[in-house]
Amino acid sequence: VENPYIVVVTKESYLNSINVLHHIKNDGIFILNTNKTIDEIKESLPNNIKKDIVDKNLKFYIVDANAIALNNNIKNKISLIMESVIMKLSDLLDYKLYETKINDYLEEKFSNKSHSIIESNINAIKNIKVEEVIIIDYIANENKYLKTFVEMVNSKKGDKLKVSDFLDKKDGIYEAGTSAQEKRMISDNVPKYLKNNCIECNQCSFVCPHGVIRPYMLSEDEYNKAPDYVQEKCKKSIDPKLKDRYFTIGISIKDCTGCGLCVKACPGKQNEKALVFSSLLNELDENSDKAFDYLSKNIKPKGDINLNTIKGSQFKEPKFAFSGACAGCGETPYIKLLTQLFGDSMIVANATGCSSIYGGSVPSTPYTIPWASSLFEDNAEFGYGILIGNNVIRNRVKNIMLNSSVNDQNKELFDKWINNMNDYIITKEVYDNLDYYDLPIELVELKDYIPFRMVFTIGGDGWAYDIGYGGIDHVLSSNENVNILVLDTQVYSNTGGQTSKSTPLGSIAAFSAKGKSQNKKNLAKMALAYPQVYVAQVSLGYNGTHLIKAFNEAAKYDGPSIIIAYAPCIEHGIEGGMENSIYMEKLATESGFFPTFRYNPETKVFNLDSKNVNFDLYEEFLNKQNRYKMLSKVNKEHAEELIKLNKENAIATFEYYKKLSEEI
Ligand SMILES: Cc1ncc(C[n+]2csc(CCOP(=O)(O)OP(=O)(O)O)c2C)c(N)n1
Ligand code: SF4
Ligand code: SF4
Ligand code: SF4
Repeated sequence: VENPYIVVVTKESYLNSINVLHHIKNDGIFILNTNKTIDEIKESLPNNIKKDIVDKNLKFYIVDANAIALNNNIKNKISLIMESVIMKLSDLLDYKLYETKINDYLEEKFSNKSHSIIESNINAIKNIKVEEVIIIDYIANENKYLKTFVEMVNSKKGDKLKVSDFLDKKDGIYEAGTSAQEKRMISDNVPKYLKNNCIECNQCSFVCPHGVIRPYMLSEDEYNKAPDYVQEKCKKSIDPKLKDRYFTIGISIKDCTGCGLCVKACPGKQNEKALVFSSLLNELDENSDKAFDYLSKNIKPKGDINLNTIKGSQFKEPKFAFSGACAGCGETPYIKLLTQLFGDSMIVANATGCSSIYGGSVPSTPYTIPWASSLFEDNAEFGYGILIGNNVIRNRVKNIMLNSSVNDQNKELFDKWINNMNDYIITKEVYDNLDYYDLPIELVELKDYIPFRMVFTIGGDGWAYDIGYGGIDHVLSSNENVNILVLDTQVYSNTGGQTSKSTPLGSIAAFSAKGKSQNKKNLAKMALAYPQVYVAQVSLGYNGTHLIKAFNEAAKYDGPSIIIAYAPCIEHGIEGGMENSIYMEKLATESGFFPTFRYNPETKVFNLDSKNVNFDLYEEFLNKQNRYKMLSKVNKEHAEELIKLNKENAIATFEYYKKLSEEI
């Protein structure tokens, strides 16, 4: 559609970045979903939007679809409401006819769901209130230039970029960390920090999938130097060992997706939460960005805090933040934590899947460490290739060092490097202190390879269990130091939830509309068949400490490692939505659905981290997800049997791990 007659905008924040009315027809209709009043919208509407409304003689209407959805128990489900508004305001269809037809449509669409969902949707449509806004003027001659490549693409003006704008990108290398520039403001509700209720546990930051909420511990000096708008958010630390420190939580509210995980996880003090939801509009003020920016630029983690704990790890800056993953995504907290633990000492090779899409929606990149994506089917080989390439070049660096005559300072640093080639801290120190004027030119050209970097190969279960399994097997059979992280959503999430070999028996997924009829593949068991492979299964919401241990052990182990991480996804249809994703991780392991363990070939110890599982919770866990709940409706005949077999498989698998933990 090049010249639409109707433009519907479902998120007000789009108005600031996209010229939504640029191509609309004269006398057309513009519909905006907003919680603002007519007066407020007249005040806040960007000038270019006002100009188009006036110049093109548009009819402009507002509707608060989110409030209508909330009041009618279909929280955040606004598409049907917006479609109905279009029907109301256009002459596409007689509205009375539409109202009667929509009932039939809803009955059919939600035939698998409870009748209350149909009623809620019908009530929502009945309660639609649309208001017309009259805009009569705008500021003439206002000229706004978009400065950067990223701004141009994000504001849908990529077609205006010239070939010469791409010259520095011709090898596919893009600026890192650009998602931080987006400030998408996609959530109307964001967390507000109530410092007096805070017990400094850092759980909020640990669970945030988007790197939006972060803790900071300020020294007395840092506190004294901080501007008022930062100081007023700080409180004296309650940690008796850190009495001279000040603690605060920074929130980049414009990047918040409103997933609710932080608010849910916050224990607060005496049942009073330290995070509560507040409207974005209330929280936005001239200092809302400044405080977060100040804290992230100026306050660094302190050496006397153990950074390898849940609490300590959160003081480290994530090198993966503000991605475009779904609100509450179960995959991203794992990647975020990985980058907090290892930061600049890692390189990511990414399989195609959700993680490559939110990981590299060029020009939006959430990573600030080296990251590359090849294909769906070859990521293990891709990561392996990066490692082998790195090793070859680093051996060349070693040979140059061994055969060059340099000054005493460099000679000493060369010796240090040669003896500690695979230690990031020491090799980085060498990199920082070399006298580059004294080095042979071929070594200067290879200087990026002086710091040691480990390779993490990341992807989903579709990649690891199915399409890329041959490569995974090949890499695991080697003795090379490749680390594999499988984000196990148990379906092909990115393409709409298709069945993978990780999908459990009885689970509903695309291509398994009546519940999967085959057993789930046990990838961990297959990896355990190789004696030299580090293997772990982890679940962030069950036990973050075990997860940190697994990441550290895999990174330290000088051989192949594979970590399979349970990751809830929107495709699971979790009761209450993705704000329960962390809770579902906990229940998955507690109920025996997803046992967690770590096997380390160095010690030959198999640690069954989830020792005391309670299979009585199994049905409760399954029934909190539509992928199982719907089975009795779509496959009445076999539902009971499938669920029974599913549980029997889980019990047998757990018994197998239990035996291993007793034997090895
Ligand atoms: C060879 C090939 N087949 C199919 C696709 C399409 N495709 C892209 S992502 C994806 C699913 C990825 O699923 P998974 O590996 O489980 O990752 P998730 O999206 O769940 O994170 C598919 C089928 C592709 N890119 N390449
Ligand atoms: S609501 Fe979600 S995205 Fe926003 S800060 Fe909390 S956890 Fe992060
Ligand atoms: S989860 Fe709550 S109590 Fe814990 S650090 Fe965050 S705000 Fe404070
Ligand atoms: S589809 Fe699932 S895995 Fe993909 S971003 Fe959304 S929640 Fe995450």
